Amino acid sequence: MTASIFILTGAGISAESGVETFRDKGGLWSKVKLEDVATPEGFSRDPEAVHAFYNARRASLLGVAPNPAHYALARLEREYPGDVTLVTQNIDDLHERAGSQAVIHMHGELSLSLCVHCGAKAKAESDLSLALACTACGTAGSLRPDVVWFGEMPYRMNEIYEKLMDADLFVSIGTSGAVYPAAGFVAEARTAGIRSLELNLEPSDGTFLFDEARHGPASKLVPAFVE
Ligand code: BJW
Repeated sequence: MTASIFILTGAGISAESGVETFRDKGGLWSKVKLEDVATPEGFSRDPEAVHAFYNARRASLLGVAPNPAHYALARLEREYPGDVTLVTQNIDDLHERAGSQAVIHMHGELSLSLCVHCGAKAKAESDLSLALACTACGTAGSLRPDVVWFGEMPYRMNEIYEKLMDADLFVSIGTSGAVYPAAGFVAEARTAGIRSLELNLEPSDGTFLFDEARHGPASKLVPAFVE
């Protein structure tokens, strides 16, 4: 029987495309306080500052492109005879631009807005701000980026755990293993007897829990894994 593969990606897979990571030297969390921009409390205190942070990141995506690691995972989804689940913590759309069809964005998507009044999600066509109104319910000043902040529940967790438990191989790519619940997947895989592989620039926080770890740039390691 063909093995089912569950893949988790993090900021490291997009690093070579020019998207900033969070916890690497010079990463986003060394420039801004995560409490200010990545918590519901930060958004309540200063929504325009949070909008500015995400508007700038959304704009910067226009100047980047997928790298060989994204393309390799899209090829895996297309050509592998067994099940492939791709879960990303990233809010960029580089997996989709590389051709992946069924990406689960557990921390949301920069390209979407979320209305805090009615819950409607919509394409974020322009910069978000308090001046905009929700196109679904008409409420003014109710839009936020559709991303998951600390203290909020990541998306599609039931489906994600089901897919993880059905897998024969768990592969973690480009993530520091610092943020739960994704950081806990390797321990859960281990308990369930699912084989695990880490592909990361350097050992992650949970590297000792993996059955195998390969360290280096994703643009080299991921295509080599997919071959
Ligand atoms: C390369 C590379 C190259 C570089 N090639 N590799 C204790 C236990 C359990 C939970 C908690 C706890 N204490 C607190 C919590 C809760 C909290 C949490 O985890 N806090 C920790 C700090 C401890 N978690 C939450 O609040 C989450 N919600 C939650 O837990 O709900 C309850 C729940 C319970 C049980 C089940 C389900 C739910 C929500 C977390 C939301 C995180 N949001 C962010 C922001 C999203 C929007 C945005 O992008 O702005 O998500 S934070 C940020 O971190 C972002 C990322 O997705 C996430 C992970 O970062 P990632 O991807 O790992 O990036 P880095 O920078 O950390 O690492 C990059 C890696 O790449 C490095 O290792 C490099 O070496 C490597 N690399 N170049 C290969 N070229």
